[in-house]
Amino acid sequence: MGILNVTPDSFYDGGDFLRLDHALAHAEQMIDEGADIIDVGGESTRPGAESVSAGDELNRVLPIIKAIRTMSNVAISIDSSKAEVLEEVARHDIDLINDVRALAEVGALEVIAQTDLPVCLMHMKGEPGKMQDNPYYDDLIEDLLVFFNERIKACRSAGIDASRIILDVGFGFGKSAAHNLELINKLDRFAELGLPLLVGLSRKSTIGKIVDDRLIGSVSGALAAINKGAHIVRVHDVGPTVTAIKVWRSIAAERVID
Ligand code: 8Y4
Repeated sequence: MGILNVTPDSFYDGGDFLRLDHALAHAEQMIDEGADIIDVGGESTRPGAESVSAGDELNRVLPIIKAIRTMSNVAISIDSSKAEVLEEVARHDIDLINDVRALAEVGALEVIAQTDLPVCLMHMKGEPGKMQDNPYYDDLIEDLLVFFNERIKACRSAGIDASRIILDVGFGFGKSAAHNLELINKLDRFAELGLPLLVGLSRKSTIGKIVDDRLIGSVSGALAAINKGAHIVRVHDVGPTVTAIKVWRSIAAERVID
């Protein structure tokens, strides 16, 4: 899964401009490099980022969805949490909802239940802005298992079948570096839930705490996550990640896979 951020470029001409051409070129490059999914995000979840209205978010992501679809059949994922945004993007030709708030926003469960889209439910402790102030868990793995079971149950009660659900431990979302590393090392504990796992560690600060080179660090982390059972890795650097995965898959298959 290649990451495509569509937030305005405030350096351009002093105003806020959405460079559709830049975003599209970036998507095309990631597709050429072997991305199976493009994750389109119009709302920054970085600490300190300003909140975005549903209308602004839609104005950012809808043109990108249409433009990507015109050039490619790649799977399109929409990174959003707002019911209003989810409802509108679901009317377009998209393939996956990626929700860092795990369909907890008002109306989100009901909107997704009306579609047949798969959804990635990510774990986050707290809200962006405060989530990294002293994250604490009594039992990290147990807390996340309880959280996932609760969200899966909420989905099923709303009419979203478990076969549509992907889980994500939310690397960097309300976790210390040690928490993040434990979650990857013990990723197999979440395999017992029987659902596909997505991991996003690309260029995040925990990688930067270990090594200066976040590209090599992120590729190494992605490969470790795959080795522990991740089905999808959300990355900035698609080409280098695909290269590493080809070697991993060839070893697993005991033959050359290109
Ligand atoms: C540099 C660049 C440093 C980006 C940090 C970041 C995840 C996610 C994000 C994730 C899923 C990010 C939307 C944070 N992370 N969705 N989204 N899983 N499913 N930060 O781990 O990339 S945004």
